[in-house]
Amino acid sequence: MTDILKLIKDKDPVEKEFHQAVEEVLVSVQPVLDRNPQYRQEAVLERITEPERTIIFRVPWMDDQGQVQVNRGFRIQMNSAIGPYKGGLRFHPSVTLSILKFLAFEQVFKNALTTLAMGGGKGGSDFDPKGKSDNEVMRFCQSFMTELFRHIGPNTDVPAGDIGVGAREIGYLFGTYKKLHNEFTGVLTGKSLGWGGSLIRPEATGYGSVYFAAEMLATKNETLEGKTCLVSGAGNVSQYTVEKIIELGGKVVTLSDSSGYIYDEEGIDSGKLDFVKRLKNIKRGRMHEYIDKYSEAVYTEADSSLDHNPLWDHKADCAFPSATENEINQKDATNLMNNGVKLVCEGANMPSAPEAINIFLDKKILYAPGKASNAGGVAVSGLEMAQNSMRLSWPAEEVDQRLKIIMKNIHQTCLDAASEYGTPGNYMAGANIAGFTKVVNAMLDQGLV
Ligand code: NDP
Ligand code: 2IT
Repeated sequence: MTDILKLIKDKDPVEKEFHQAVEEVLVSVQPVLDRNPQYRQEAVLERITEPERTIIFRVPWMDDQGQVQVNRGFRIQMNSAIGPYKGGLRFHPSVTLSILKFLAFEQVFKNALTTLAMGGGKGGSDFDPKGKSDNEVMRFCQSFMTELFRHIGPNTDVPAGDIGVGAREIGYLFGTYKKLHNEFTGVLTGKSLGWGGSLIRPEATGYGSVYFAAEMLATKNETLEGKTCLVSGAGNVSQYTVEKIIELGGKVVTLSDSSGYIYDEEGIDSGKLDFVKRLKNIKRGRMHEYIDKYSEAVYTEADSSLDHNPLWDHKADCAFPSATENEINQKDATNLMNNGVKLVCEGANMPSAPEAINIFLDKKILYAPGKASNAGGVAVSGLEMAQNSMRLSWPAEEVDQRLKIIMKNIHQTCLDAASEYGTPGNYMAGANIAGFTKVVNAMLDQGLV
């Protein structure tokens, strides 16, 4: 195990996030490797940690002042053992090859857990949509797709949204793909409803995360009713996490963006949530505007000189980190424990640093790793692909029901795999083991791939 990690670190020394994601999986699957020596003989670790294909390209576009701008575009086609590459596109200035490789690696196992036929991939750009006009975003998306289109397709690679990529960006990307290929096809998911999108896709990641949390609580004969919850982020995942928590009787007291967070002790009710949706999705405003409307809340500006994030330092029962990677460090995890948090359900990808995860596992709280708990988004993307193939669209209740069943099954799969390999109740180990085993067995069936 350590030899392969060393190999990866030596080969790509700067890819810290990728190393972090790989190490977590390698540690979890050690008992599987011990029980199945052929996996090492067949070099599955060397294979599974090397992307099948990495595409890096120039994205030139013109801003509203007529100035040429150049960004870098990426698509990591990580693994296609169980289906076409599938995974989101992220537009954010922090995007690097390391970030996208970690996301693509996680996506492989996440997609396997959904039980749908989807391989894993991820892509994006260091382009920052924040502060750009719609026209600038459109010109960027058109340029991005002018290269990406030759590498993707409904049976090859099906991108979707992630940070900074929502319905608006998917629309511009789809329009360009359609024009270049002269083909109306389900090549992207997260499309708008009028032209091939699926009902419940916008809600799916957040709802799925809360369904997973409810499943975890049910193992302790508990529910979300009356529980106080901390949610980070204020984007797609966070908004629908809040919506479902409210529906199930919980109280959400925080939301954030990269500039700061709000604490609303009275709870964010559905009226306040509607305000946040309008603020973020239509006005594209900032979280501090919340206190202009709701003066009972407190806004705290982000302060990178602090060794912790004060959002995680409030009395609560549950935490739903739903913004970005490594947003909970060791100190934050300690603060969560000291404040009574008994459940951490990851809406974001890899939001908890390894030291934080160790604290959750030591304290034996209910801890759900993102690749299990946020799989509802890509699962409904898989259902969108199925509907596109059949040229049908299912009613919201049907998609939601399927989502619920998928999340329930993922929860059970994690518990079963964890128990089988001697770590009962460890959802992280269970998710990694179950995802890994499925993908690796498919690879071995297909020969030297
Ligand atoms: P959005 O772009 O809709 O929202 C992201 C939110 O997180 C914003 O509030 C943003 O604040 C904040 N944020 C982003 N980057 C940072 C950062 N570096 N530091 C602090 N805050 C940050 O993205 P999503 O809601 O779609 O994604 C959130 C997380 O969920 C990501 O980890 C993503 O990979 C994961 N995810 C998303 C899925 C989906 O279907 N969309 C599916 C599964 C996982 P600001 O506006 O200031 O940038
Ligand atoms: O991280 C993720 O699972 C996503 N951003 C959603 C991917 C998808 O293909 O729907």
